[in-house]
Amino acid sequence: MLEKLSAIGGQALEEIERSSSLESLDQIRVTLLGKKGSLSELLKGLSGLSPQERPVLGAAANEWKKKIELALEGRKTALEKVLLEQQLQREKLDISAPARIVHPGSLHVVTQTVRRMIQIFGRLGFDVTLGPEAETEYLNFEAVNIPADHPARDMQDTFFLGPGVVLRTHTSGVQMRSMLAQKSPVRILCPGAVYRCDHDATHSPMFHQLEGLWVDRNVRMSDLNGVLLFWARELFGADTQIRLRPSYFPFVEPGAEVDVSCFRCRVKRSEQCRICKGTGWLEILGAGMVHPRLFEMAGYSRSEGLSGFAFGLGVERIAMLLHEIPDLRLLFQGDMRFLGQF
Ligand code: FA5
Repeated sequence: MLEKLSAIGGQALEEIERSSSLESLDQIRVTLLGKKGSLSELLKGLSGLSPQERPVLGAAANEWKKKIELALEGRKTALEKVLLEQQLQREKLDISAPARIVHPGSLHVVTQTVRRMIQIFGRLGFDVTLGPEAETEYLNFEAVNIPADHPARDMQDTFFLGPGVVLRTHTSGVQMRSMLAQKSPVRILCPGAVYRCDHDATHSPMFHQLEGLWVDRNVRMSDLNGVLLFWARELFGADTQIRLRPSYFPFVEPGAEVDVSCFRCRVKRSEQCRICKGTGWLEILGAGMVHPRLFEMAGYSRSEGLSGFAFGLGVERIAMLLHEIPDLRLLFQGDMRFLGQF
């Protein structure tokens, strides 16, 4: 039995020395020292020995067990060291390698421009309200006084989504939505994307508008003028002037095209001015007093003595002016070299 013991022990030490992975080492441990391992089985056989033989063999078996355990531990440490070194080699840090560039996110220049304007109008008490981009033909057109046969429909080439549903061509439909949803006073701003069949350096099929509507008793054209002057001076500079030229929009009467003085050449009409091209003025938005027909459609009674004004502007146009962007299409091409500048 002593011979058998030293044969098992000797072979075990050799196998331990030869093992090349932690898994095979563990396998050896199980086959020797596990519950049904060869050394454990041998130790179980001790009980069958004579009282004289038992202590001798027991001592020898424990001796081998200790040796084997020590050898397993030693080999395990050595293998772990090798594995660690291999891992360190694999994951070697090259501290001289160029750093990976992280592009921090930022708001798109159109979003920045909308938010800046909302903040300015917000100081005058306007609240933001949103409307759907897929709008009923009724709210986009009829409800703002553009019936089916109205020539103004041709001014905004429309994308139809299905019978009676369009991609809104302007944010003016929200005027009626707001008046139907709340009684006066109404003082709302509606920012959002609008869609028209348009595509060139100054026109995009998708662009953004900001609509304003103020309805209350005794709202006058001079209030419109004052609100827009405040906004223009906050946005373009304290000495900015505005002028209102008569214009036509079916949902306002009277209607006006609003110009702001050129913030670059300050109405000096410099021939070289790239912003106003020597005119001294920049055409910037449409506005006017809410057409009485809209009040009727919203169910407001004449006896309430209500009046109001509305305005609508193109956000991209403002962003282009403020940042001297020559081509509107640059805003939507997703080129980080361009967008990262803002
Ligand atoms: C309107 O859309 C009116 N609803 C504005 C309005 C509201 C007038 C309330 C009166 C009262 P207009 O079609 O002019 O108006 O468009 C307004 C602005 O949108 C224009 O001044 C222009 O800056 C911008 N715009 C129009 N078409 C495009 C386009 N395809 N791409 C980019 N901007 C555009």
